Amino acid sequence: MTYTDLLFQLVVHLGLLTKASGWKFAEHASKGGPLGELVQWSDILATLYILGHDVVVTSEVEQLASLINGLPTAFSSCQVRTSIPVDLMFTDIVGLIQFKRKVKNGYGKFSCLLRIIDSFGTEPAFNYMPYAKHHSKSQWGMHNLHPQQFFTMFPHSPDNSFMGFVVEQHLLQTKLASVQRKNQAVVYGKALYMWQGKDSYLNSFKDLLEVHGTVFVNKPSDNILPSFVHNHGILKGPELQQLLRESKVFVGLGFPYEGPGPLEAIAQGCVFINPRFSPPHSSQNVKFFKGKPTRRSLASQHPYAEDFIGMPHVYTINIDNATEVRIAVKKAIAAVDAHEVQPYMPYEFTEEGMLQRVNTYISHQDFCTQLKSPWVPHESVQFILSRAGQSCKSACMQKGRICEPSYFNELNNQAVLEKHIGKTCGSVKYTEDIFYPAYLATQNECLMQKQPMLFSCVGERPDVMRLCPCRDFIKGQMALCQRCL
Ligand code: U2F
Repeated sequence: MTYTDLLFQLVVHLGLLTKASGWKFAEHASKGGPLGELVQWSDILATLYILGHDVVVTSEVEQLASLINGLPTAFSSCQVRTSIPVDLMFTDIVGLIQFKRKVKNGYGKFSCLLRIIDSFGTEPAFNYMPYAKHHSKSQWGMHNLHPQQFFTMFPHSPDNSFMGFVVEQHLLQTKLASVQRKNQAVVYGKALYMWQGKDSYLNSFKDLLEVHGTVFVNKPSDNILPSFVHNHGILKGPELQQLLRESKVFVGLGFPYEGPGPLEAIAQGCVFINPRFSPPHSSQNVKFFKGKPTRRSLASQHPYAEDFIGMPHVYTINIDNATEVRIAVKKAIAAVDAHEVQPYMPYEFTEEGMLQRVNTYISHQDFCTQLKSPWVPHESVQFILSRAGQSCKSACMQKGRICEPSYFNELNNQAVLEKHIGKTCGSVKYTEDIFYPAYLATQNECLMQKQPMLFSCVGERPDVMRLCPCRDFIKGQMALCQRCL
């Protein structure tokens, strides 16, 4: 792999760790609180450092304010760092809000340098303020950044960039050979509330294997775990991986959504039992997603595991159907016993994959000057007309490609649209919404986009065929096109 010659001065502001956020991420880290975000931030920091950049980290608002505004510094050991020229700043949405409040002399001049770590993503409809105010208000949205300045935990919407994380493998290859698999399952859920109402599900397969958990229990009287569960409490990384390596099945309870856990288990050779959601979970029907700046809906606890990994590593099933559960668990045990399931890790979640992806982003993504000329090479991109009602995300996927929003500008052109519909537009309308450019066949009308901030891979309207920019990708590294390295 070749690294860039560009070495940058980077600021990383961890909004989630600030006292002002009130989130207490650090305090809850060993008590069953969310760890996914901390895993991702640790990997981002390590990646930026290994790539050779100069990284300054802030985890309190006052430190950030001193750094950016050149006030007397709050950094006891880094006095020289005040008023540094900043090439890029990585933060999260709470950090962005803090930054906007604290930065003097106008936030606008910094905005193109921001890279926002945003687990579940921010769709264009929620990002562009004038539109969001009327159609899609969200406490986390309306920041008016370029949608690709938001970096997600999994490759959710191609409107955003995929940051990801590294699936750790602490165990030494030499030690692995000696690890014996036992007839045991590990249940995915490190807080007690995740287990509530799941007794009959767990009961339905408890006779097939020993059931283990890694659950934080504050005091014995809080413990609601079924008596057959061997609870280890929250384990350290290497211990958890050892437990997974000795097990055959990793059992989803339906929450947490889209965490690193299932990828770690699959990387240790377990089969993941992935609860199917019918109807799918979204901001329309689940409190957790209410107010999140995305309309995405999840058809299972872990859509990435379902869609991008699948069988034999992942069984997506209805966990309320005891017969289906038993069949899946029996099949999973048999597949592991027959060595049909081997440890598996997608390249994009390896150390090398993360370094490659972040290095490419840092070298090429430029939201300050390059918005009109995309860095993704032309040869990697094809324009495709979707079916009526289809989003560009799904139209591209159907052709084995990925929606590439940086090319929307180029295809937002009457002549290009006419070439793809194979006729002359009866009428042409310029309009602002997330579905355009598109063709309304019933009226022979061409609908062009008036507001570039509303170009969207995920927008879909039942009656229009969208014109979509679709690019190729590197197998196992879907964030990057084949000529992007
Ligand atoms: C997700 O966050 P979580 O922290 O709930 O995700 P998990 O998959 O449970 O675990 C994150 C890490 O915790 C580690 C485990 C993972 O790397 O190895 N761990 C551990 O060290 N010891 C243990 O005993 C058990 C786990 C997601 F990532 C967030 O973006 C979401 O906000 C959240 C809610 O949906 O789910």
